[in-house]
Formats: sequence, C-alpha cells, structure tokens
Amino acid sequence: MHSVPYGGRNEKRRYPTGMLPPPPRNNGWIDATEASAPALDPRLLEKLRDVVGVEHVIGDPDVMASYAVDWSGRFRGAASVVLRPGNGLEVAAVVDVCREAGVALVPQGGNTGLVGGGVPLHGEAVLSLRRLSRITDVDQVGGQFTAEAGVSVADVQTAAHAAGWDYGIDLGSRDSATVGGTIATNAGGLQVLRYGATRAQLLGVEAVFGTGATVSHLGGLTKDNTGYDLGGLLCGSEGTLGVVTAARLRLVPQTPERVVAVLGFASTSAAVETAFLLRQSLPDLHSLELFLEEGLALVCATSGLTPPFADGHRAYLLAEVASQRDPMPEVVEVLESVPWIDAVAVATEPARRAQLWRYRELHTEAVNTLGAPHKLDVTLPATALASFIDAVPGVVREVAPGATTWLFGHAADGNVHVNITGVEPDDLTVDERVLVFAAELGGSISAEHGIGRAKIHWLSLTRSPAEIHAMAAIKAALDPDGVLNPGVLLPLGPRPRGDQVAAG
Ligand code: 2HG
Ligand code: ZN
Repeated sequence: MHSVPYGGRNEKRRYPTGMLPPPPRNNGWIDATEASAPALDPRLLEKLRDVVGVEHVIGDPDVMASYAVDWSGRFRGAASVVLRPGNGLEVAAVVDVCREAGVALVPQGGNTGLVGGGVPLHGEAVLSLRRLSRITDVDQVGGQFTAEAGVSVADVQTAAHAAGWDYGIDLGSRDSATVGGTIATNAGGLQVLRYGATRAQLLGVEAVFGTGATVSHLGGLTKDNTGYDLGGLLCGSEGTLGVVTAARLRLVPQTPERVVAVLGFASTSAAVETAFLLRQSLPDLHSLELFLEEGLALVCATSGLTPPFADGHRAYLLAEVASQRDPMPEVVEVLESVPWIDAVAVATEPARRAQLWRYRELHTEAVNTLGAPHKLDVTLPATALASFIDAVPGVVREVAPGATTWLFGHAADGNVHVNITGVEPDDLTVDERVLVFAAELGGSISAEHGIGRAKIHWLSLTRSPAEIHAMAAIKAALDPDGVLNPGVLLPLGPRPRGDQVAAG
C-alpha cells in the first residue's frame, strides 16, 4: 500500500475501486484498422456534395486514412466519408443532412487530440473544420478578434502579435491544433498558470448544435451575465453537443522581456516545493514545467541535444518569466533565496530560450519513438503532487512489471502527463491503476486532454452519478439524435432522447 495522504478536495465523490466494472481488455476502439466503415447511400453523398462542393466530399481511402488515426497512432479507425465545409452555414447544413440520415459525425480540427475523441473509430463521417480558417473583426483597442474553428493556435498567436497583443494559450502542438479543437477540449498547455485554460479566453462562440440550430454570440462583451454561458458549456464538451465554427477570443498584453531558467533538483519534492514557491514570489511567472532525469535522457538520446548540465539531477523545472520590463533582477533574487536548487541554466536570448524549451517540449515525440504509449493526463492537488510522481512508477510496475513510466507536465497546475511504454495497446489494466491512484489522491483523471474514448470507462472516478446524469441530460437536449461524436465523453447507450436520459 502507499502511504500517500488522501487529498481532501474530492473526498465526497471518491469511489472505491471495487465499485468499478472490470477494465475492458479492448473497448473495440483501439486499432480498428480491420474494421471498414459502412458505405453511405449515394443519394446522401449527392446531398452532401450539393452542400460543400464535390471536391470537399472525400471518399478516397488513401486520403481519408490520415483523418482516421490520431497523432500518437494509438487510436485508429476508418471514416465513411470526410466532409470539408467552408463556412458555418455549410456546417449547419451538413449537420442537418446527417442528422436526418442518422449518420454520426466526428468533428475534427488539427487531429492533435490524445484520447481518441477526434477520430472515427466506428466508421463515422469526419467533419473536418480546417477550411474555416479566417480571422476577422480585429478590435485592436479592445484586444479581441474572431477566429474561425480551423485557424491554428500558431496563426492566432501571429495575428494577435500583429494587432499589438498576444494570445493566452500556447501548447506544443500549436502549429496543428486549431481554435475549434482547443475549445472542444478546453485545452490548457504552457501558460495556464497565468491566463487560464481555453475557456478563460472565450468571449463568445458561434456553433451548430446537434439539433441543427446555430447560435452566434460573437459580440465580444467582457461582462455579459445574461443566462447560461453556452460558449463555456461547449468548451470542454469534446464535440458531443455542438460544432464550434468560430470564437471571439480575448487577447492579452505582450510581455516581450523574457527569462527562461532550467533548474536541477536532487528530489521530486524539492522541485515541487520550489514550483509553488516560485508561483508565489514571481508575479510574472508565465510557465512552470517539470520533467525527470529519465525523460531528459530519452529526449537527449532521441534528439541529439546536449543535456543542460554536466551532472544529472533527479528532477528539473523549466520556468519562464515574462514581463514588459527586464525580469532578470527579480529572477536572480528569487533563485538565490532557494538554497536547494542544485543547478541553474538561464537564457534571455530567443534562440537559447527556445533551446532550453526543447528539453521539455520534445518529451512527447521522444516517448513516441518507443511505440504508441498509454497516455494518462492527470491533475493532483498541490499537496499530493510530489508523492504521486514518486509513487506512480511503482504502482504501474505492480500490474505491469515490464512497463516504463515517463512523467512530465505543468508543475504549477499540478498536471502530470503519465506516459507508459512497454504495455500492449489494448491492455488497459495500467490505465485503470493510474487513474484510480490519481482519484484516490483527490486528483482528476483528465487535466487537459479530455475524456474522449480513452477514459470514458473511468469518468465515474471523479464525477458523481448526479453530475454524469446532468451531462447526459444536456447531451439529450442539444444533440437529441446522438449525431455528434457518439461514444465520446459519455457512454454509448440507447439514443439519448429526452425521455431516456441514462444516469451514465
Ligand atoms: C504536453 O504538455 C502535452 O506536452 C502532451 O499536453 C502530453 O504527450 C503527452 O502526454
Ligand atoms: Zn500538457
């Protein structure tokens, strides 16, 4: 048994492991390459061509293949068709046609998701939003603009810069991840400690619900307490309630003066303690990331990077401080006050800063060179973070002696990415063990990647029956025919019509 104290936050809604049904060996959603998608009625295809244009109804299996597998290679399916509408009106028409025909749609942006929520694992049609790629109505004074769903996060950042502002979201997959996808998952990333996750950047959205109804709330008022926040509801709904077609995004002030520091520690607890200390004493702290010696060694081995220090250290923090004035004096003063930091590498030049960031950002890619990993993205309360990190490799070994556990993440948010290699893709025993362990410590089974199909079985670990029932009722109201991303986030069941809302 582990002697880690229980966190108090989720005390009321913890479920003993014995209450869970046994973990599925294979939910039928992993590596469904053999499964072919159903052929669609030619008359339906004709209608869809009328809506989006002949060239945007894609049926060529070779072209469709890239839409049917996720980035990590773990979730692989087959699409019945790929539809590429060019604007919100076409999206609404596609949803209407498919709803009437009973054809399920999987909305897809940059396909950078990691939980199988954006790929057609059961022969669904893919609704690609990538052609919705405009940024409009730039308000330089108010610091906001409207971005369509298919704009990449990198392009939002560039447009924000051009307007004299910045965007509060940054993530490793910035070049591919899209506005729509980041809203669907309420993506977090590298600057959550300063600006919050994607939901905090939204001033409104335009979306098509599963009912076919379009809502558009793009006025951009910062304060607008006029009933339910539908944008906030759609954010994190993983494409199960509506298809976001555009969003009004709030921008943040530019902070061009930057210092990046990589710090080495003899223990995880020293690193975690420092993380919370830096958060408290550096108001301009922008990012605070954590990685461990094994992960750094793998990154260096796979990328050819030279390690930051001659000696190895058990744990590392990467801190970025960003301000409109030179933050260096403040950074030096704070770092000098922490006696247990064993090594420091500091950079101010953009190229050298980027080099330091690579030690952290290359983790995902480095782990993937070992085969498709099991990815578990959990958050812990601050008080349980170090204990979780130290204990979780042992917890994994108990059920999978041959497995290797790779840990890295966003220290200030208590968000750890647990990547496990050396386990068969369809053996979910380790997934269950790690998620139960995180829940036991008062954590969440998904910090920023979502539930998708990968974690649906364990939603009840951190959400109560009443919460799941409320979610199913919302799904029934906004997508009564179950046309949008069925089997994602909430279990597949009888069609979720209003009179048959299941408790999950
Ligand atoms: C990150 O923080 C991403 O780098 C990916 O959220 C995490 O690969 C992962 O598990
Ligand atoms: Zn992350």
